[in-house]
Amino acid sequence: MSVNEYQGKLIAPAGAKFAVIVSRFNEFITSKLMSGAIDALTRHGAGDSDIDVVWSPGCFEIPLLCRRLAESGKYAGVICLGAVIRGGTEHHRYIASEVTKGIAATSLATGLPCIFGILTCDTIEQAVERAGTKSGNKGADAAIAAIEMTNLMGQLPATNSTK
Ligand code: INI
Repeated sequence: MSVNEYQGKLIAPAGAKFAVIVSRFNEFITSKLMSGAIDALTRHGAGDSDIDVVWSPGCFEIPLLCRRLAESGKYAGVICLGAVIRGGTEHHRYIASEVTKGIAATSLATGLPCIFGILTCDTIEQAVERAGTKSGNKGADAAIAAIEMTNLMGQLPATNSTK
């Protein structure tokens, strides 16, 4: 028996525009995530002019920016990049929780792929490992997820929602 299977190709659809939101907080790390994301987008077929980069003060502000960009109708996907690193208090937990919920809520509310490229680390060393060293570059991984989702969403039946 043969089934119908859907999976996203890793090729940016022609003309698809991507927004990359980057948190300025922990910029030493996040600038590496941004470079990885842009490199992955262009190597998977996106043109330079198809990529807009928007800087956020910190991860906490990312959901609002993500929502604005997702609702603009301009983008095929929004890639959110940031680094939440544990400090001496519980502060980081609140930031991580809000950015996680906010990106997920925006993606579901708008129907647009909004990708979670936020590092949540106990130490700076763990963040460095995930920003282009031992454990790869999570910004590049996020960009590839955006391309895969954009491709996949384009193949699936259109929504029946009346909103
Ligand atoms: N913002 C981050 O992006 N990462 C962090 O680790 C972080 N910590 O732990 O403080 C952080 N704080 C700033 C926050 O995102 C807001 O920009 C700030 O609270 C102003 O609203």
